[in-house]
Amino acid sequence: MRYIILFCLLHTAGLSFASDLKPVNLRVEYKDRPFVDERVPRLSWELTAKKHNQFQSAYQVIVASSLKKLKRNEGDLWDSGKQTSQATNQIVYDGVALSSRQRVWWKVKVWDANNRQGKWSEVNHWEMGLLNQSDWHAKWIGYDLNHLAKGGTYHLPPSPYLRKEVRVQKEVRVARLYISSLGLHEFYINGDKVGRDYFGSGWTDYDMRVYYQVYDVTKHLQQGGNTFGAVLSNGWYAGYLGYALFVGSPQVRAFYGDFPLLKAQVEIQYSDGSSDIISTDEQWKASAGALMESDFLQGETYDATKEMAGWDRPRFDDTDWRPAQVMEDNSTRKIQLYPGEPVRVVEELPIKSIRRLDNGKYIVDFGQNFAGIIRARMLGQAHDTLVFRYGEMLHLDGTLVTENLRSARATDTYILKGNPEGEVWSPRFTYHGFQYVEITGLKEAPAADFLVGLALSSDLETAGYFESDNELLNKLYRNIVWTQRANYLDIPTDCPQRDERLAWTGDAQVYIRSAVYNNNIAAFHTKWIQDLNDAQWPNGAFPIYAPMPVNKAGIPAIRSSDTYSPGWSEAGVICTYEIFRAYNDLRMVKRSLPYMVKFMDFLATKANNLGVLPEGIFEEIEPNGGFGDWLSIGKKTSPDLLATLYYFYCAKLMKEMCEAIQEDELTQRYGKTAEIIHSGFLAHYTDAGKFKTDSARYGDGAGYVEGQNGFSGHTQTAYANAIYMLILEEEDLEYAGRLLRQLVEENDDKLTTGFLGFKPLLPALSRTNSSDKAYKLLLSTEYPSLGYEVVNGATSIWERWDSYTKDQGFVHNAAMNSFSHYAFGAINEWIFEYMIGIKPIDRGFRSFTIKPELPPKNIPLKSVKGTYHSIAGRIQAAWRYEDNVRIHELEIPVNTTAYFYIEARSLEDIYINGKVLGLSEWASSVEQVGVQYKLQLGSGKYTFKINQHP
Ligand code: RAM
Repeated sequence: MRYIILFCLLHTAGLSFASDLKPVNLRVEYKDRPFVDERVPRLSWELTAKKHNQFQSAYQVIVASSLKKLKRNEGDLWDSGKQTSQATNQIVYDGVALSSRQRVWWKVKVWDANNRQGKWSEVNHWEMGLLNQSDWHAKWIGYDLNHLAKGGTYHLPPSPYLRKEVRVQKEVRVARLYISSLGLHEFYINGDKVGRDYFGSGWTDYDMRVYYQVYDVTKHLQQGGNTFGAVLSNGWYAGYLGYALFVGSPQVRAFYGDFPLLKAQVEIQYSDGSSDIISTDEQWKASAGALMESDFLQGETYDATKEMAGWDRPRFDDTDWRPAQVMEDNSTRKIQLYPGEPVRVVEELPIKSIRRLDNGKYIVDFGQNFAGIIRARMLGQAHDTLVFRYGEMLHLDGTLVTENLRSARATDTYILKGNPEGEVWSPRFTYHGFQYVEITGLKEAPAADFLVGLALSSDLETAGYFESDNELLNKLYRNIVWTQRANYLDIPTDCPQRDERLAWTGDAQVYIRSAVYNNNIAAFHTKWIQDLNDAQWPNGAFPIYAPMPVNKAGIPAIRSSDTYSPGWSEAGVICTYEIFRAYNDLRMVKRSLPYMVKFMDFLATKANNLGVLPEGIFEEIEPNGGFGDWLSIGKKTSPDLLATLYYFYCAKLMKEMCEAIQEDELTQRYGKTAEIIHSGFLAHYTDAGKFKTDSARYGDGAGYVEGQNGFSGHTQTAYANAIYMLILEEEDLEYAGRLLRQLVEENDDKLTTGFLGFKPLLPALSRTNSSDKAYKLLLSTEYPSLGYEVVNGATSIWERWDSYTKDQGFVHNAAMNSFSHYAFGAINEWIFEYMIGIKPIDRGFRSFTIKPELPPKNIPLKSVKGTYHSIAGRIQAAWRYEDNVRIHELEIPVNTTAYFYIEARSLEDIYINGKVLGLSEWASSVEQVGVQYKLQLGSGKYTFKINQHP
């Protein structure tokens, strides 16, 4: 009887559709239905299933040249056939070579662990961009208006306006706009802006490459007359960059060219099969217009009285417009499809309060520090002028703090045209980092919706979620997310407000893993890591920021001493590694490999016979030894000791990456290098397990960052890094953990770390059984701590621990004091990997641990919930205390394996989905590891209850 029932059950299961595995979230090159110019794009999907423990055992992808064919399951471009594989990402297209402009449709189906077939996914598509230089018909055009710039400190010419009229005679089937600019562009068809992106085509080393974007403009076109219009701005290409003005550099602007250029072509395919390409060329006409000046750092001025109504529509009289200037192309410059995600408005913020100052100016508070612009709604007479200045903080008297912007003018001006119905305006070629806006020129108190804050950021998918029962922590998390948004803007900038906004490599490398847990940053960093590789110095060192403009002599153009620094340069290895780790991206590793190898070769030239970077070895750079543990407190960690640890870490990461791409010789080479550095480090920088440095070698510290404080090897930063990078054997590791703990205790449970020390600090404490101290640091509200910022009203992460203090106020404002600097937000890594406890074992989270570090009883934190949407699917881990039980709720994606670590007194105290664990079907996969139980889990949702004993 039993057998019959079993047979019937199996039989019905077989008859129902077999597997309930369903591929969802289909992506091409990390994007949903994108335009791509990778000739062999990579595909990915995630899987859903109703049942537990589901795996993919095989997949079939089909790619078709038409939707019809795909629907008939005809993969005329590629039919992978049934591939026995658990892979769901980085599946390399392996079909017929694709051509420029080709649109293709694809879908996927998978087989489950029992080899039962599932249903086809929904259809997805991608479209190829322009793959060959010869696909480009458009010429670079522009209009040099430099002679119209007002003289003085800020050279800000008006924006060129460009236009061209065309007739469309036949029925349009599809139309595309391919557009690139050196500088920034906005493109209009018949008066409508194309797309909702800002700041195209981004910042690159324009001598090497420039990006283009593609837009579907089918609906923009009309039968008969059509007008294409464009407005350009200097942007990163010809505008002000960084602190060049502030530090008095010989060159302060126009680092790549003197005025912005546009290259665009509209390609129309008609219903009758014919086509047309309309390109930028000498027939376009140019003029100045209402946009009087615009610059990232200095802001924008718009004179609405100078508007040329209808300039971007047909039948406009452009007889006094001039022919556009056509510029020669640079033959070494590549033109490629923008690999990142475009900058867009990601959130609109209403005004929180408006106050009138005694001097008649108004201060608007948005209640949130962000990067972006405003949208203003105004009513007034022609030539009334409103001036907007932006700042992150207010002085005690309520006036705007602008000192910390240094030479960034950060001022927008709008001159009204006097429209009786009111006028709405928003800057388009600038952005500011701000919470407050000071407005001059208002005649009366404005309405509450007078301004809206538009937060701009690279438009990245949200990947993380965090919530707890501790409000301080929730606020801290939101501050991290906002600061990432404000600084993941085309490139990963250090800050969005002052005259800097450079993609500092040190900041980027300490923060990148934290960023992974907030957003899908794969495409964003595909773009930036290219910038970084492009900026490698001839000697192999990666620069301190990238893109890095250089002058004709090859010298850093923003400030000549801006070369390289340990802790910054390693971004060239670490950032590629983090993308490899999070997204299983082997292509990134292969592409970065030659650059990374060159960098490792460079470091090797600096090492002594022990394989160590000894004290004083980086004296030739400025500041001496590099930036070291930038913005730390008290004694400086020997920068060379730190550099040695980083050298070791890079060798280890190189070994892992080279192994993954089967570069055997290199794998061995870097394995050896790591071993040598390991023993060299012990011999040179430790004494019976205690870290040391020859501080006499640094003299009186002149030329070093805060060298007057003296140098030491025995610091929180040194141990935290050594533990994090795992340079020590288990025994030494434990000892280093004890020393680290001691240093924290000796300092009243406070940190002394800067940029390089803070990132590994909490992970290192947890790694060596001091999570209690990690929690103390996390929730401290005393200076120096992140909580201190929160209780002082922060809505973002500050650059310095003492950016503002109660007793001293803003002491650093005149020099360097950003209130939106993500570097110290690197604590996010600990929040996700230790507090929530999700950490990958395999690249791309195919397997991972859930090992939450639970706080000691006296810590005011009883409930934590986090999700991370990995490339393998959505992982959730939550824990909370309730009466006498601790509850863990987990969600494991299909096709992954989790190893869950449970603290419990005995097996009998653990319940899984209502059953005693020891008696459940999971009993056989339980293993005891120290004082914890380790349990292997397949996909599905789980609720654990663990009895708590007093
Ligand atoms: C500062 C930047 C950045 C840091 C460098 C060393 O000016 O803001 O955060 O990496 O200097």
